[in-house]
Amino acid sequence: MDRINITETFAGISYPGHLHTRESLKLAQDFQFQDTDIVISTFPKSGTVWMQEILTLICSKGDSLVAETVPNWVRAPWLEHTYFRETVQENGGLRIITTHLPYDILAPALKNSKAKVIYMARNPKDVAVSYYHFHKFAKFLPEPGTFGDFLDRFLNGKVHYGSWFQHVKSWLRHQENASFFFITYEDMHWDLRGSIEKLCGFLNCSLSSEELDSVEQHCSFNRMSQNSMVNCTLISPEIMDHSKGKFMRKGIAGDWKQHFTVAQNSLFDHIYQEEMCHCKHRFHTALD
Ligand code: PPS
Repeated sequence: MDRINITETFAGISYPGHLHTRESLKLAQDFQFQDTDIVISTFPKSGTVWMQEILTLICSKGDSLVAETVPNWVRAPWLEHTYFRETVQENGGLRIITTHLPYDILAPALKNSKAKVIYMARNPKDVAVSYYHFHKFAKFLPEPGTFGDFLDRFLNGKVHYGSWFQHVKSWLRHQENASFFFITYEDMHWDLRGSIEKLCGFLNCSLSSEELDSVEQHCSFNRMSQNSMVNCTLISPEIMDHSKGKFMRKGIAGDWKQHFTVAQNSLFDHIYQEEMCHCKHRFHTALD
């Protein structure tokens, strides 16, 4: 398949060449956002597709037609992917745009716009576990090796999309900005309804209680696991080996406890403290 084994490096970070070229990354950096754009930013495996589904459903007031008939990468395309320019609407309507890029790459473009940014983060231990399993079946990512090997690379920022720590810190520095909304995977996991309501408030979308019920139902893990528009089953086996894993894998908080040894956990905590000690947001509850 196209560029399946290629790695693209941009601003010191590596990206899968199957989805990115130097040109697509440069175009992302220079993109002109519209003030009505909604931007989802995440480090991979932090609940990106879940947020795409929720925003799709909020924008349709709970009507599931779009969510069930249009693939997520069409209705909320990734800004830095090669297909972005041919997919994104240019007509000034409401757009949901997704990105895994760190803030610094997008800073000039975002500073000149009033686009609303939703930054979603997840407990990094669960991100590492989810990312490890994804590497086993996504053929555009390198072989992960053992979980221990992968975790070392994750902690050193040597995985595709770079360091989780730098990514989170780069975005959270702008948390006070009025057009910025920060939410975690765990917030959504523990209080989905409340999280949807907060998102509606941020987006100035008023939904009735029945409409909120519908959003909540359609973005549940079970429902999304059955929805081929989001569960990656439309992606060809040459790109994802579906016999080796599922995109909608477990959808829980705390799965890291089934994967980490005591030594891996204590090294992780040590590096976490060093990296995140000046960060305002504490992922404490998610880490214990
Ligand atoms: S990607 O490849 O970066 O776009 O992946 P991303 O969407 O960020 O993250 C995938 C993980 O999110 C889980 N997921 C959900 N969890 C709970 N509820 C819902 N509705 C939901 N939808 C997606 C998905 O299962 C992946 O996590 P793991 O831990 O691997 O199960």
